[in-house]
Amino acid sequence: MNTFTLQDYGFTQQLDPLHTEGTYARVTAVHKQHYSLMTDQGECLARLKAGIYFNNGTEEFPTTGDYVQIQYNPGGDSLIVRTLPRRSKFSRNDFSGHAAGYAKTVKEQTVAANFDYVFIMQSLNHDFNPRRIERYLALSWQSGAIPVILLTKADLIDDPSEYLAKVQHLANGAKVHAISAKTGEGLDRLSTYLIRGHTIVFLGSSGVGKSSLVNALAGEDMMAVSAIREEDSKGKHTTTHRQLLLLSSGVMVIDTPGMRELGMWESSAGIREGFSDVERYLGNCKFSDCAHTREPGCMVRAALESGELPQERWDSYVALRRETAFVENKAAYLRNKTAQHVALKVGERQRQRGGKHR
Ligand SMILES: Nc1nc2c(ncn2[C@@H]2O[C@H](COP(=O)(O)OP(=O)(O)OP(=O)(O)O)[C@@H](O)[C@H]2O)c(=O)[nH]1
Ligand SMILES: [Mg+2]
Repeated sequence: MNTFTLQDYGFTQQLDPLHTEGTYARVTAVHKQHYSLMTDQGECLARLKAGIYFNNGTEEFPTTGDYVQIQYNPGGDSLIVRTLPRRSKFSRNDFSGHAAGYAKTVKEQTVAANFDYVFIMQSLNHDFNPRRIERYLALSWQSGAIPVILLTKADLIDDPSEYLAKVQHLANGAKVHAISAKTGEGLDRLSTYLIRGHTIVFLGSSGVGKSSLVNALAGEDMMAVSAIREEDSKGKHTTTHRQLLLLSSGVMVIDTPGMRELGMWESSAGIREGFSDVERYLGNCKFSDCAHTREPGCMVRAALESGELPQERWDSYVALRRETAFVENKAAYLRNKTAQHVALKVGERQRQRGGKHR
């Protein structure tokens, strides 16, 4: 018997700016055709109401963590009729047009919503990659939530302090902790983030120990875990879909599969925030259009030469900026192409109809 209420899942009436009457729910998982929801009536399965979501509707497709309004059906599938505004989200470019269901244009696809913290996880073995942490940080700042970096499997090395120092340099203010789900080392430091009613999303490559941390925090095996490959320490993609879980402490966790798929969808604000230590050198060069390559009076080059600005930090910044610009251009290019294609089809149909009437 389920004794949880939607309030336990973080719902308050303030989340609905329209203050409508109705039944609300939180999306705990997204399947091919169905959504798993938690409501005051307990868990239920739901589908999207077609007239609202598919016929040129403007309603955003729900994702894991979303609060939605539903038409509750105790005898079968409920219907989702509205997606409530999100306070934070992760998005990616949906170039395929399949992932969002039926949308055929390039659009933003939201993959997790309404979380307070992002645990960026990387293990202290061969997976350790500072560049990937910078990338996740930019995405996390962009999401609207607070990133926290966790270096996992601390039991595998004698002293994590060297890694902690390295990551603190690029964290630009985000907190960094070394933990072990196996021995429990460092888990007490996470209590600051484990607040009843709050939601935390776990990000990181397959095998870093996301589901193991869920289980360690839950004190029970809620998620399946499997060994990484011996040869290259890569994970086996054990978690296959994003899943929101309520722990007995009242904290919610969104466990995710290794999010290889997260692209740099519109992350300029996140890059600005994650790289404010780099961006403070911009705008002070002699020439306002300085490309920071060979121009005289370039403050960026001066900071690089004096060592004040680490070269790898600058390189990461430039690479991520370039990638964002590329992603945005690609989206614009595909949008444009789709628009041209649609215009052609419309023209074709009009010509065919015109032909028949003649
Ligand atoms: N030594 C050690 N091993 C750990 C720790 N945490 C997780 N592992 C192991 O790492 C492997 C992968 O752990 P998972 O929790 O399945 O990793 P995941 O990030 O959920 O992986 P995906 O679901 O594939 O994305 C398992 O063999 C775990 O036992 C840890 O703190 N120390
Ligand atoms: Mg997992």
